[in-house]
Amino acid sequence: MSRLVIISNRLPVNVTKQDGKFGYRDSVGGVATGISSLTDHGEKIWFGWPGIPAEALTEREKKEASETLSQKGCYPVFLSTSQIDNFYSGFCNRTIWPLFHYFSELSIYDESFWQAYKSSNQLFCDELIKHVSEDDFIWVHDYQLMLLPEMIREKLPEAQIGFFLHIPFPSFEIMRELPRRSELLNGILGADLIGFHEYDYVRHFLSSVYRICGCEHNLSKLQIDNRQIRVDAFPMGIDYEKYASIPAKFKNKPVEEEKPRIILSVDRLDYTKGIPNRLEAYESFLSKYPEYHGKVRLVMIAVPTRTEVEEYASLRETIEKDVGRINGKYSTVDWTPISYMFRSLPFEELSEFYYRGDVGLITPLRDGMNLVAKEFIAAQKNKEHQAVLILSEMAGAASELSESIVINPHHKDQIVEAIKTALDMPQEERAKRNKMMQGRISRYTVGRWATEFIVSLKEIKKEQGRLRTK
Ligand code: GDG
Repeated sequence: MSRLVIISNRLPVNVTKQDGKFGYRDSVGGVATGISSLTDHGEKIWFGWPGIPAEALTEREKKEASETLSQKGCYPVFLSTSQIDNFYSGFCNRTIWPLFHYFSELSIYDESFWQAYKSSNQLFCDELIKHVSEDDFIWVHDYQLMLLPEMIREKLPEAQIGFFLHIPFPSFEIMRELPRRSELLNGILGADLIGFHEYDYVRHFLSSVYRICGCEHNLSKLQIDNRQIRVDAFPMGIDYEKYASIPAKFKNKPVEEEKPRIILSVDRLDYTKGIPNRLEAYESFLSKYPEYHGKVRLVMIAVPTRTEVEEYASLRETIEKDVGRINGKYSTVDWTPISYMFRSLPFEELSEFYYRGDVGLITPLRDGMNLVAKEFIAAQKNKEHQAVLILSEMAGAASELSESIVINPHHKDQIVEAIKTALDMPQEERAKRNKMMQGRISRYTVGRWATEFIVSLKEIKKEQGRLRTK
């Protein structure tokens, strides 16, 4: 019986070691939730880095951790400190991440980063090959593992391989800047099914494949040697019920009317998320509309991420200076315009903010999808006071959330007016808009996303079988 094999940079279980004792912490993200809802696709196993440097464990301890993890269907790929620095913090987060989000001026190309990227992808491949067969369905995730499909194909030529990119795929004009562009494209082309969040990313990918590798396509199909490859959009959704059930939990905790209304912002502290632009627009709003002083509060949750990369540390400084300046300028004895949190909140606390928020302010400069936007809308389900979402057109989610107030994150005055419009919007209008968006995101959940990807992968296998027997 074929199995479903997931490979992502991180396992959904984190291994920690303290005073010689192991801890195993589940980190159930969107992908894990989607995968767990796939009930009729056979046994599922997962490969990834368990979050602890290889040097922190002896050979015996690695064996022990591997045995425990395998009981949860997880197979660890142990990365060394140097691989974490050069592969993950290096090529992944200092070369690919900025470039694919159109921050080409921040993208550094370093030969040692590239070598580490290749050897780390090879390590994932070697580990995988020990456990899988050509009957299994293999699903590779994201920009950390773009060489992996081709590496697996070399070892298992008949395997059914899918690849999904969670971040934007940039236009050819950006992609051509990357020194190892053709190696990366050929790596991805080892897959039979290649998925992106949005059709624009599909288009950019096909154009790069044509102009860099010379492969022509027919709509969403490519032919390489005798193998047919399908490239398509699979917009990722959320676990709708998990967020739509939030209001019921807080029913007995009514929002106090006289409190300032909350403008909510939630993201990892990343330069792609447009946090300084957001602060600048909020400051401008306070200056232009003083009648809102004391009546609104920006709650900014900035989750620590990639703190070892220099740009993230300097961005944090910029943000904290901006927050300090705005609070210093406008605070009064009983009002602080911004509540800033630099930490990750437990789900229950985040839920309360989704519930209490009056306006969701999400202004990324580029974002593959942005799940926070979908979660915020789901969390308005059956709520008495409906919130309004202000969303950047640069987020993949904007095409499914077109009833939000869609803004250009580079246009400060437009954001200022959007905040005013959102705060003044009649309740009936808010409810109408949210209902339409809820309809869409409740149908296209993360479970459906995973199912459609796997079903498409299986269809390709059948089709290829037919081609071979002709
Ligand atoms: C990448 C792409 C794409 C956030 N703060 C807290 C918290 N979160 C949770 C949210 C949401 C997730 O983290 C963030 O997902 P996003 O999609 O918004 O953004 P990225 O992390 O950049 O994700 C993105 C995604 O991959 C999926 O393909 O949409 O474009 O960049 O689920 O709820 N969770 C808790 N505390 C927090 O403080 N518990």
